[in-house]
Amino acid sequence: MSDSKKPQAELPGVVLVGVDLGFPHFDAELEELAQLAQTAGYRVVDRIACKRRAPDPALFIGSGKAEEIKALALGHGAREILFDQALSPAQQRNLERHLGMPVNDRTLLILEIFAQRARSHEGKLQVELARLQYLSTRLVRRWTHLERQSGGIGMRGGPGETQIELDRRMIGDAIKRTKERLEKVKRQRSTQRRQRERREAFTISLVGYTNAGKSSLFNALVKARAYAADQLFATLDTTTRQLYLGEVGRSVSLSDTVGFIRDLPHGLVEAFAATLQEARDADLLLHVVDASNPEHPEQIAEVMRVLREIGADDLPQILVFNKLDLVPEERQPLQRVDSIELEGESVPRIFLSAHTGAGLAELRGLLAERLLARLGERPDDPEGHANAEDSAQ
Ligand SMILES: Nc1nc2c(ncn2[C@@H]2O[C@H](COP(=O)(O)OP(=O)(O)OP(=O)(O)O)[C@@H](O)[C@H]2O)c(=O)[nH]1
Ligand SMILES: [Mg+2]
Repeated sequence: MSDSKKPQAELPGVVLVGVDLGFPHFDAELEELAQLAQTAGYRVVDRIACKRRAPDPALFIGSGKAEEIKALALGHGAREILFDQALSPAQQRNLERHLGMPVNDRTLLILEIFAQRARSHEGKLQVELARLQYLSTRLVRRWTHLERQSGGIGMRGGPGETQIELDRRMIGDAIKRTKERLEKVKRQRSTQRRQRERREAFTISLVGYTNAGKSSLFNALVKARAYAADQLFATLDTTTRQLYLGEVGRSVSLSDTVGFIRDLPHGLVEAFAATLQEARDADLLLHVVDASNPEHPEQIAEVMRVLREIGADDLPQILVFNKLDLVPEERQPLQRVDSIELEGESVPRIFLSAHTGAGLAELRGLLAERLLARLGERPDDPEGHANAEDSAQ
């Protein structure tokens, strides 16, 4: 993304707004939204949090608060306002009119980041589909603006309405075409996967909240160079490599996947279903957690929710509590490997650091145990599956 290379001062300034509606885990400091904004190439100039019992149907916030935000934004020379919550098309339109500048929400921000990040053909198609779907719900808004501008032409129905119809049809067609193209890529992918499955004994997927350190762990394990960065959604495409486990003398296949985030726009979950499918077909999930993030229990719950949504919640998991090097002395675990209660089940947990390498040997040990158990179940493995040669880096 070119924007991130610009000097800070040149990036468009944004004011963040969070509305506390009394739901648990309201992030008063709007930390995650700020990270999303920075990842998308904005400069956060200020943050405002306010409390409301229920969203105002017209403005989402009260008009007094809107005035306050406006003054703040103008004072800082901000170019845009970003809301942490999803706004309805009407609320967005009203707010833009009231504040005199573009207003966007978390959903659009996530879509924007995905659009900037997508590299593969499939990834681009998935983002395009999600964007079209989002756009189709906002169509009316764009055209009511225009209608008002052109104003009073006096034609029945007005040019705006015909245009909406045309646009709706165009977007509908584009959605259909994109879906068909995605379907084709998906078929190719599943053929590739089937071929891989035939070759491999054991497949492992790294899953977890965005920024937990999945790519860093992937790199540390297979000595690869997947893109790891302190940005949300650094990874969008699945990368798969062979991981050689010397203890067993065999390789397993390890996949790095897209990260999850709370309130992932629904269109995106749907669009990325094919990518997430990779996780669903795994023999084992390494659920990576940023142990240094105070929000990690909520992040685990969110990941579990998405896993349920894609039908991967019943797969065996190992919880990997990463970033051990950032956990303060007094909260360091007594044991590297233990187990934790997760939705009524006891799940093995390992503490490690992808950065320092602490705990990596133990993790390899756990993986070797799993692989041995699998080989024990299937002793008559005629092809010997993946072998030592695959480990060549
Ligand atoms: N201190 C420390 N930082 C880490 C560790 N593992 C990862 N990080 C940092 O955490 C940030 C996110 O790491 P990534 O590996 O990109 O995380 P990810 O889960 O792949 O993130 P997405 O692809 O964005 O979902 C990067 O800045 C890493 O350098 C660790 O063990 N210790
Ligand atoms: Mg990543």
